[in-house]
Amino acid sequence: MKKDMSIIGVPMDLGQNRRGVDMGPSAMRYAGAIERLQRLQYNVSDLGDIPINRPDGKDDKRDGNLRNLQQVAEGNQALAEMVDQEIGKNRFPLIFGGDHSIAIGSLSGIAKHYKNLGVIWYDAHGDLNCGETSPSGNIHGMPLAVSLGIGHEKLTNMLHYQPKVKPENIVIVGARSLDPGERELIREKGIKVYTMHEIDRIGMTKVMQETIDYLQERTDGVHLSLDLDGLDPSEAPGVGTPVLGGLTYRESHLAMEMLAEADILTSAEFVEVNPILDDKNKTATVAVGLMGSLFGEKLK
Ligand code: 6HN
Ligand code: MN
Ligand code: MN
Ligand code: MN
Repeated sequence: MKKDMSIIGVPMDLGQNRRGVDMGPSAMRYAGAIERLQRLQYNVSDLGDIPINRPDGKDDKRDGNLRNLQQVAEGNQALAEMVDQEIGKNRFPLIFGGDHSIAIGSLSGIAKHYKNLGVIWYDAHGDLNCGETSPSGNIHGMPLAVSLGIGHEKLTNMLHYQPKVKPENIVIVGARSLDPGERELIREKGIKVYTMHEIDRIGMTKVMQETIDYLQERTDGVHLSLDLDGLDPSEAPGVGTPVLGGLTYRESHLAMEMLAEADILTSAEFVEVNPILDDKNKTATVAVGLMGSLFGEKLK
């Protein structure tokens, strides 16, 4: 793993409709993220937060069932440019969300630098909706589809190229809430998914070993997109769209440790931490604990 790391906060709450997730970056900093990474000998530069414009108060789903499209696109554009620039300086981008719509910007900035970017989508959801299939109109349920080139062109064509990611380079881990259109897309594109059913059957060790082997042989870089709602709400309650029956803190630590050992990651993001819905910053603390393992605490 690169030793020079850039932290980018994205106080985005417009990809869904529960306020408070814009405070996710502060909550993770407050939980000691920067100090934790510095202790692991990373040369950390905290670039602060990307400015997010507020909506203009007009009908927020005026663009084809996409809530706050304009502001979500603008924030992601700024993020994409910053991520692109940091990778250009040979630094590891670590992004703090914000709702999951920010993966649109991160993947736009990252994928430019790889021929075959791999993505691990650690999430209760598939985030594979588009305007036509979304039950909510919330863009945080769409970023993975956008990365495949499916969705509104303001999002899919960010930084003027698409698609960002190939379906065979994606692995979803922890899924347990998929909408009908998402299931169809998974089938159609042959996306690799480990649902909670498979994780319960074969165990996290095998799931992560298979994921690592699979991505190692076909990709030239791997991005981890970790949505805290992948974990069970009993351990990560501060999220906007909790789903029962999730991954435990221990399983998640194991997954992070295995990724650290395999040393395949080239970028990462932690999203959907909402301190307003949380219990004494528990979810941000969990996120920072997972970062510790992901960035090598157990290897020292
Ligand atoms: N997330 N599938 C639902 C939707 O509205 O599209 C939920 C999406 C949740 C998205 O947690 O990042
Ligand atoms: Mn998500
Ligand atoms: Mn989710
Ligand atoms: Mn969904």
